[in-house]
Amino acid sequence: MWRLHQFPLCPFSRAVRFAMAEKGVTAELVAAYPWERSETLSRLNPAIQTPVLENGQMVLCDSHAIIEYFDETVERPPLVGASASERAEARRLAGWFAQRFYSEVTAPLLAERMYKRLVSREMPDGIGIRNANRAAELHLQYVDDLLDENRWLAGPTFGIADVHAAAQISVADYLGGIDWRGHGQAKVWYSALKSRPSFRALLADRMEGIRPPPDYDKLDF
Ligand SMILES: N[C@@H](CCC(=O)N[C@@H](CS)C(=O)NCC(=O)O)C(=O)O
Repeated sequence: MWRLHQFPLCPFSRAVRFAMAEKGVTAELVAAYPWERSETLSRLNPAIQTPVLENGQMVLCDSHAIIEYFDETVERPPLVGASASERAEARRLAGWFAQRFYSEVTAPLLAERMYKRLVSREMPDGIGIRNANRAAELHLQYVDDLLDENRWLAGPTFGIADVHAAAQISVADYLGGIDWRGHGQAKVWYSALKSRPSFRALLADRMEGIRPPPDYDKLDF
């Protein structure tokens, strides 16, 4: 049995959960909070980061490595694209959302709206939140632009770009950082993801002490 060490608002863990559910692979969830620097997480992952997936014999760290592991070992549905050029684009966009979106949007929102509230007990910085919201707006515009060209973010089929983008956006949305107004294309795409059973399970999850906005898990938002 796989065990996934994660916490509900970790976007990288969400990406792994989403991809594993698409592949029909189950895992027991084990709560792990990197800022606690627990002995278990430090032993499993030298980076002391979530997600970590292990089954007693094998330890897998890093959302990209974990998702590609399942893409190589579980045939259907393929998540990385059929041709070399499709795979290159899928990996570029997966990296874009996991690095750019995370550093400009998700990480500042997590710092202001989760970490300061639950851990350091400080007041959030309004400027930091506003900057993250502005960056989210530009990223949603980019999603609209990508969807002008393709049905899914990286091409004709659903894959890792959609998984990583949806995982990051869902955490930003949970933390009140997403304004869908004016982003019709992105909204239709996200709505299609929201109706997938593999993603719905993620949206049902709650971080203790932080409530999402009312429309966060609604299909009609
Ligand atoms: N490249 C890693 C990034 C994982 C990551 O940054 N996780 C965050 C939680 S969402 C973390 O553990 N942060 C603590 C730290 O970096 O010290 C992945 O894709 O899994």
